[in-house]
Amino acid sequence: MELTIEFREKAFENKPQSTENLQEIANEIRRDIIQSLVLAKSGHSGGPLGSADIFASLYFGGYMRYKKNEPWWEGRDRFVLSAGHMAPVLYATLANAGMFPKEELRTLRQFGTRLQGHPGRDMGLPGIETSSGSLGQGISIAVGMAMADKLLDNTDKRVYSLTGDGELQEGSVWEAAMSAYHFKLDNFCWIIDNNDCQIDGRIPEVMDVYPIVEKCQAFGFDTIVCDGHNFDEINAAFDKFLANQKNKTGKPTAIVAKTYMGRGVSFMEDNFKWHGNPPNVEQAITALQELVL
Ligand SMILES: Cc1ncc(C[n+]2csc(CCOP(=O)(O)OP(=O)(O)O)c2C)c(N)n1
Repeated sequence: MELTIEFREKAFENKPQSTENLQEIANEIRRDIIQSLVLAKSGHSGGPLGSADIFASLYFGGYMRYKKNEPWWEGRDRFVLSAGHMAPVLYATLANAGMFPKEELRTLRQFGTRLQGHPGRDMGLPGIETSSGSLGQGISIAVGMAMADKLLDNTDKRVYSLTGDGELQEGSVWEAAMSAYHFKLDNFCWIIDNNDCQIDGRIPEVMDVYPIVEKCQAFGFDTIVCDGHNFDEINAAFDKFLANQKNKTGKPTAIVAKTYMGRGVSFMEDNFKWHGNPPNVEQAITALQELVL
């Protein structure tokens, strides 16, 4: 059987929508992740696939405010992918949001393109607010953005940042968290992709960061646990963040999303060996067959 790559231009909207619609969007994001990775012949599969449902809800459920035809619109909310190695899911999401032509997903990790292995702000790709990939730094930058928006500019803009759970082993993550609480950043939402896997093992075996929920609470966050593959739960978590901001609680929000690495592709699911590998052609064919809705 031959591998057919097809980046399908879709017209997904960004508004509160049904679980079925979000599932379709997440499925499309997963297909695009697989397609871009098999072409790139390198890159990370596990984290991107595992977080696709969170991205579908965030960018297409009406939580991130952006304008696809005016990507640098002053009033936009911002998202910082602190776990920069998960770039394929961000690129696939932004392309499906209409920020750039989906065909550009073919250029993942090619020399000189805008879709480098980790997000690079200087590449000028719409939706990439900062460079990231050195774990622990993205969330610190995001907290700085939230401080500027709230304390200096007095806007209602929101800042979201996603870290991995292995990333929590970086001390600077907790300095950022401490600052978010100290500066009462209720416009800041920290999403933790809690797949219990990292580059070469399960989290407790490499460096135990649990209990994550209690740590976030202790750092002053309104902490919500959700099933990161259940749209009702993901949406409810984002709704709570929006309510916290609206009610001016003065507390940042943390969403601990329980996910499975490699979600949606049976032979990758919950297997840390897929942290940093792309599928080969045969594996991509199987994956794309599984991702037919
Ligand atoms: C400061 C720093 N140290 C090490 C790395 C190499 N590295 C990239 S991803 C990763 C594991 C991260 O685990 P996790 O946050 O759980 O992401 P997941 O495996 O779920 O994708 C490591 C150690 C890095 N990018 N930055």
